[in-house]
Amino acid sequence: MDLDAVTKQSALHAKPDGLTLQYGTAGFRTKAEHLDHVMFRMGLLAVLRSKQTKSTIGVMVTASHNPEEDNGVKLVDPLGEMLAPSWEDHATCLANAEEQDLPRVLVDIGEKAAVNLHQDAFVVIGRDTRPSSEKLSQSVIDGVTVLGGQFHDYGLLTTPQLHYMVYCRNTSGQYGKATIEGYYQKLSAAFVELTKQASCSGDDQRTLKVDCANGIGALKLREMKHYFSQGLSVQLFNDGTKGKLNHLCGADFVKSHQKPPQGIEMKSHERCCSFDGDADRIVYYYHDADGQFHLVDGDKIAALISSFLKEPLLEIGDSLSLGVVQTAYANGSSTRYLEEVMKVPVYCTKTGVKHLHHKAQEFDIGVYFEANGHGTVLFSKAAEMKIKQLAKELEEDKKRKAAKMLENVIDLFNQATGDAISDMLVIEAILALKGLTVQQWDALYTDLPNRQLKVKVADRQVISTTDAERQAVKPPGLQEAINELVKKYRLSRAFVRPSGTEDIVRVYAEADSQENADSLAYEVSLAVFQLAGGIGERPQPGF
Ligand code: NG1
Ligand code: ZN
Repeated sequence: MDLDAVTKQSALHAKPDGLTLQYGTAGFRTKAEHLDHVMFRMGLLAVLRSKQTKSTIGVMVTASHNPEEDNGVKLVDPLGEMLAPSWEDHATCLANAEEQDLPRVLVDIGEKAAVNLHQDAFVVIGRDTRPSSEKLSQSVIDGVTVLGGQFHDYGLLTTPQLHYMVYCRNTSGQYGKATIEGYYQKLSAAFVELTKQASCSGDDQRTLKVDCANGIGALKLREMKHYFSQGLSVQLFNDGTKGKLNHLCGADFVKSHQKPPQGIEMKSHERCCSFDGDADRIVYYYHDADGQFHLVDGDKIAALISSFLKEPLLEIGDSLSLGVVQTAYANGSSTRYLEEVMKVPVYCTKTGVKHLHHKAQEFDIGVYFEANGHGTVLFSKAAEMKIKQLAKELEEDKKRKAAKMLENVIDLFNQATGDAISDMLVIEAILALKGLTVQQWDALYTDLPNRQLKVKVADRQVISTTDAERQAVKPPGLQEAINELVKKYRLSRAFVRPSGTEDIVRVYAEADSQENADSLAYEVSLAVFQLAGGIGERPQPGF
């Protein structure tokens, strides 16, 4: 390592004194103006990680659903996964080193992680449409270059597209071609093949309105829609030509406010969906005849997909294990439906897709979704091989068809990470094949009314949790207080946890009516405020 060169370059990306940040559930995230040094340093780190894994590493510049003024960065590991936990610690150390300590910390990481410095390094970079992203991704490139790493800058990409590129490059092209056309072609071909068997076509059932959160999803979907236009026509809204990124639109807005985004015209029973700012989340929704809004979230996506998969799996007669992975935010009704009606095993992990992804890998077929619409379906290599073999060999027509259908499903899901575009195509294919309307899908089960709130506290780390974040073990008395409040309502549940991406505590409550869910959430917020060092205005009732 040419440490003198690093020191010199780093001076051009100097760290503001005293600023400390943490590599959280989604990498580093904060106001864009505080991130230049972090970007440069993540370029350095990506080179070390690439040398250590002897693989291509990805760096994505985005702050997903957060406001336009924010930005963020995360590293993508060789198979498209989130960065390994020990390297998250290295990332935090490196980002927080004061200028003069940077060379030493860099050498330290190299030693601790046993990095062979003579190994070549290759890094791929992508960015979202934020005004700050271009310059920040240039800082990543500066970091990569000063350590002698090679790189390819993909420029504007959705987060899942960058994961896809990394995965393709590290599997010698077996998974797909590591180009944007490769991505479009792979997914579209699988979609068109899958929907060939659908009976209804050509009517308005095959039209979908998409709110793109004024983000990168709009650009990419606009390019891609020609590839699958024979199976689906998408109409784009909030495409970034006028509105502000994630402002009053996008999946996060729709899910948390439980109302439609601005900038989309909805007629009753029309199927609509929203992406978030980097297109890794998707939620669906519609208005009924009375003008009432209905949200079809990640839990219902998981329910639709798992019930769809069960049939062909049964048909091919091979006992491949199917499991669903959720977080504590999953609606209680969804868990009950999956376990009791669908009879599929359901597991709960901590928030953050890396936890869900990890658990899902334990099954032949692992369906994982966060309620906010981030998720995918993973097929183990063994399951994939088995299905591909059956698609070729099976004699009986019906069985072979089932295996072929599963083969297309495997190709259609982005196996590297949750992907709004890929999920959208899977959902659209399932609805078409099953002849289901969005209302019929929504009717699989009825969501329990719920409410999510945020509470500001001086130090959110005073709260620590256990049992996949469903129980607070600290501060003392908080869980007891929550238990007492929950007892007051029917079909109720509540939990609190410190956010991994914002400086707040999140409160979740569900109950038999919206009014009760709202007041339980309010009462729990108040308990957090009082027992966990709330700051600013006390939580108020009403929404
Ligand atoms: P935090 O801020 O830790 O709650 C949020 C989402 C996660 C995940 C990450 C990363 C909720 C309640 N939390 O995490 O599910 O998507 O952002 O983007 O939706
Ligand atoms: Zn996102």
